[in-house]
Amino acid sequence: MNCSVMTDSSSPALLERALSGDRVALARLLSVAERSAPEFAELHTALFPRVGQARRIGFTGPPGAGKSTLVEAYGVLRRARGDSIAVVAVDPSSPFTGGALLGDRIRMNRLALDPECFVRSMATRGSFGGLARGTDDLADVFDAAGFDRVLLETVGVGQSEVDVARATDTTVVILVPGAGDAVQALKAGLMEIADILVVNKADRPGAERVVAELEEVLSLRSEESHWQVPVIQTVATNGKNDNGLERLDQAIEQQAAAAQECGAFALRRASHLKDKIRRLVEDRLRSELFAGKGLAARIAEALEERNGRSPYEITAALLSEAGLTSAGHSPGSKNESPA
Ligand SMILES: Nc1nc2c(ncn2[C@@H]2O[C@H](COP(=O)(O)OP(=O)(O)O)[C@@H](O)[C@H]2O)c(=O)[nH]1
Ligand SMILES: [Mg+2]
Repeated sequence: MNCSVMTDSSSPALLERALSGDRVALARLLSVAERSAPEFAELHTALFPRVGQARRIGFTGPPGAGKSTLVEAYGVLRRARGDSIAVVAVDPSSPFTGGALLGDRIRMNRLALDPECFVRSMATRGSFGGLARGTDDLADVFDAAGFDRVLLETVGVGQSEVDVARATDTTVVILVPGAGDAVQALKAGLMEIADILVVNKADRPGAERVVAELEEVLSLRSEESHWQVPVIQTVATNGKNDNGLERLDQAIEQQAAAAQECGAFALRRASHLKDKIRRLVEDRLRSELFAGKGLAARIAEALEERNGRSPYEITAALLSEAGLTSAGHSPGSKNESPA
C-alpha cells in the first residue's frame, strides 16, 4: 500500500505536512517510523522538540480480553471531553496481511472515522526490541502531531509487550473472568506493571471472583506507594453509563495526577527515554556489527579457522575486529561492561 508513495518520505516537507494535519502525510510518516527506515532518525530529531505533550496510556492483557473494544470505548469517551485521540494497536495475530488488522480497524470505526482521531495497527514481526522501539516511535509521531492522547494496545504475553506497556504514563491491564486469570496475570508479570486493573466482560459470570483474587494479590504488596492500584469492572461492549468506563476514566486521571504531584510522572518519562536510547544503541550495534558480511557468516568463518580457540576467545576476536574492545583483551579477564 505504502510502497508506491515512498519517494519523498525523507523530505522535510513530509514532516511539515504530517505535523500540520495532513492525514496522508501522517500515514506515510508513520510507515517510515514503523519500518525504522534510516531516514526516520533525522525525521525523529526534527519532530522531537514537539514530543512530550501527549498523555500515553497503555492497554495490555491477553488476546480476546476486549482490549480493542475498551480502547475504542475509552477513546470515544475522551473525544466527548474534547481530546483528540491516536491509537497504536499492536496485533500479533496479523502477519502483514489483512485479517485481524482489518478487524481492529472495523472495531474501532467510531474512532477511525473521526477526523480528530487516528487508528494505526502494527504487526509484531520484527527483531527483538523492535516492537517496543516501533510503537514508541509511532507514539512520538502522534505526540508531535498534536494528538492529546496516545492509546497503545498490546497483548501482554511476552517481555517485549511488557516493555511497550512500560513506556507509557499509565498502564491499564485488562483481564476477564475465567479460571486462574489472576494467576496468569501474575505469571506474565502484568500485575507489576499495572497502574489500573480492569476486569472486562463483567457481564459474564465469575467477574466478582476475579476482582476478589486480584484485590487479594494487591493487598499482599508491602511497598509504600503514591498510588493504590484499583480494580475496575467494565463491560466494554455496553454503551450505557454503568459500563464502568466512567470509573476507568476517573482512575486514569487520578493516577496521572497522583504521579505528577509526587514527581513519579517525570521520573517515569525520564526512564522511558533511557530505555529508548538503550534500545536504539542495542539495535544499532546488532544491525551494524559486520553489516557487510553478517555476523553469522563471520562466526562461521571464525569457526573454520578456529585453531582450537574457545568460544570466548573467538568472541573477543570478533569484537575486537568490530572495534568494540581492545585487541589485547584477554578472554579470562573480568567482563568489561560497556556502560
Ligand atoms: N460479553 C462481552 N464481550 C466483550 C466485552 N468486551 C469485548 N467483548 C468481545 O470480546 C471479543 C474480543 O474483543 P477484542 O476487543 O477484539 O479483544 P482484544 O483481542 O483484547 O483486542 C469481541 O467479540 C468483543 O465484542 C465485554 O465487556 N463483554
Ligand atoms: Mg485487539
